Amino acid sequence: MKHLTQNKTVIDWIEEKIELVKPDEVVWIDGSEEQLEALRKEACSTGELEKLNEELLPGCYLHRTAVNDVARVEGRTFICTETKEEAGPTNNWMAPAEAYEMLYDIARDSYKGRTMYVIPYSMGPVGSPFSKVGIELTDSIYVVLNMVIMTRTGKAVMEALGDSNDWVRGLHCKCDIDDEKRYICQFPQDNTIISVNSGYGGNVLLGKKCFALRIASYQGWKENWQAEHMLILGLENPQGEVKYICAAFPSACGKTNLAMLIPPEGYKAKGYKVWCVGDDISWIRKGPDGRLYAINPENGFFGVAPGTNVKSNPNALAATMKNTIFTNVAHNLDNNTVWWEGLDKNPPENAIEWKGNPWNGKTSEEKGAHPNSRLTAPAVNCPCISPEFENPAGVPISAIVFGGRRAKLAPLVYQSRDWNHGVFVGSIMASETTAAAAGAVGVVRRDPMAMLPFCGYNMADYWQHWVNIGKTLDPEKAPKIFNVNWFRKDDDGNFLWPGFGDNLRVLEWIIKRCDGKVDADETAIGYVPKAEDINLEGIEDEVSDAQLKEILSVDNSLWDAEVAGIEEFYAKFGDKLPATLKNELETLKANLK
Ligand code: GTP
Ligand code: SPV
Ligand code: MN
Repeated sequence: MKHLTQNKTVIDWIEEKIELVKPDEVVWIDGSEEQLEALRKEACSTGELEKLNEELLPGCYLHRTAVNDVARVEGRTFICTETKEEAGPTNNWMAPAEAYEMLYDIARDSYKGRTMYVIPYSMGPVGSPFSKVGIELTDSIYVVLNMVIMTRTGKAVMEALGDSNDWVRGLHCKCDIDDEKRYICQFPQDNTIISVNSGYGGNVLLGKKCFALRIASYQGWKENWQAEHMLILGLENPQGEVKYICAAFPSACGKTNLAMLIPPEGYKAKGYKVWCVGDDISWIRKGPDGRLYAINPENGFFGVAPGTNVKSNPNALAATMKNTIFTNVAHNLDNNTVWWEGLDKNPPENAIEWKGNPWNGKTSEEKGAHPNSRLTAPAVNCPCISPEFENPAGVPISAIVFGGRRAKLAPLVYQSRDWNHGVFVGSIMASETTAAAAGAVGVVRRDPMAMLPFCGYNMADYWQHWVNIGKTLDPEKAPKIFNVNWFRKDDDGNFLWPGFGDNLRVLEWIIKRCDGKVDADETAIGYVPKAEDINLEGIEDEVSDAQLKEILSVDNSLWDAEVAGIEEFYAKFGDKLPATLKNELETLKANLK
């Protein structure tokens, strides 16, 4: 077999893995269109993919995962560091030697009768100082075709790597999709990822959560940068100035939607525009001018399908009109297209639901698409993709925004008093769980910086890293830190804020705060807008002044109860809890008195 590189560290590792899994054949993914087209055809011939209507959805395919394999499995995801303390109390931990042995036993001979695809990929534009190389071995064409959309793949990546040993090893084995033997293991000290018995996105597209967050967060800690579960957007004002915002929300809590926001009519008329740099992951480091810069290490979107429609997110929808892979949505047999809950009010009658059974959307009680069904679309397809998307130096960040799903408690928006208080605000995030991970939905849990499932080391060290980064920044140049909540509900369970495009009204306030152009009320938790400073023009019928005041209100008695929850969570970290956070918590308690 001919390797696509002379790099001995790469060749040795691949040869060793070939010996372990015993493929019939080994194929390097070189990035050529002929090779990809042949793989698409092969996947269609085995039923792994179905080709959709070439007129309506050119280059698009449908895939169904196994019914027991539809989301990330946090309970079976491990951080394998030398000591348990390095992984910390919020991660599952296994000793590396034990994990390797167990995983190799599962992987052994598992490629017999199958092909090994070797995917060289770059997270970040090839050659950017931010970027890092990975190699994923997989026995799934679906994984190859998704990785080709989600990352930069092929020959150029191996050329950029040269003979360096700084690359991330990834081994994926589908095995039998046995959920009792499913493991997603990260070895941050070895730059290694092993994923077995799954075929679902977040578990198997190893460049994404496994590398770009779990391994990269660890690398960032050692190399003085940050990997975060954050979108990046550019907000252009009528004068043509663009300010960049990074925002961390937990899975399925609105990052893709915010990153591709279309301004409400009044704003559009004035000339406001939102540019999408990224919708899920940011790699952040200090630039030569002392400001923080971010890149999106990905090259596509692995977005939530349900709820995506012409009104909620026309840009995401437009991005899926060609060269897109749809996973676990309903298949409309009348015109060979796809459908999901919330696409429109006209579900197909003659369809196949996500599990593969005949389905009539007009009469069935069952869902057509899985709640965590996804679309994999190339970033270049997005009508509002930022002109800075490929900028190897990244974009300068003016504001960092944290947020989650909280029916009560958290106000629509508030600003931290300074960087350290902002780190505290991120550390106490909590959100209702969603279908993005296997398990119960709608349960409030702590999810610091939206990184609970993605931090590759001890969360207390991660928080200290945030504090340390702040120490290196001139406060004038440091991003201002905010918290938002689009999900406040009334007692009948209705959302109190319209969300989506109207979230621009909140971004406008955030940017004005960064520019020192608007006042605020100081509360126990931080700075909250004066009601008159949130522009309701055009939505007066939807949001009354009283309603706005309600969602901006801070209820100290509810926050007292929250403090108890924070203390309980912090206690898990014992002596490792950064003193800065302990002090911030004491300040909050004093403020609430
Ligand atoms: P991951 O890809 O899992 O990391 O998720 P994400 O954070 O990108 O979430 P996404 O934008 O796909 O949104 C997930 C769900 O939240 C969808 O069902 C949206 O309809 C819903 N959503 C997004 N923004 C808003 C909002 O402003 N208000 C309300 N009520 N729902 C929203
Ligand atoms: C998430 O769950 O946060 C996602 C989707 O972005 S996955 O790639 O499955 O992790
Ligand atoms: Mn995500």
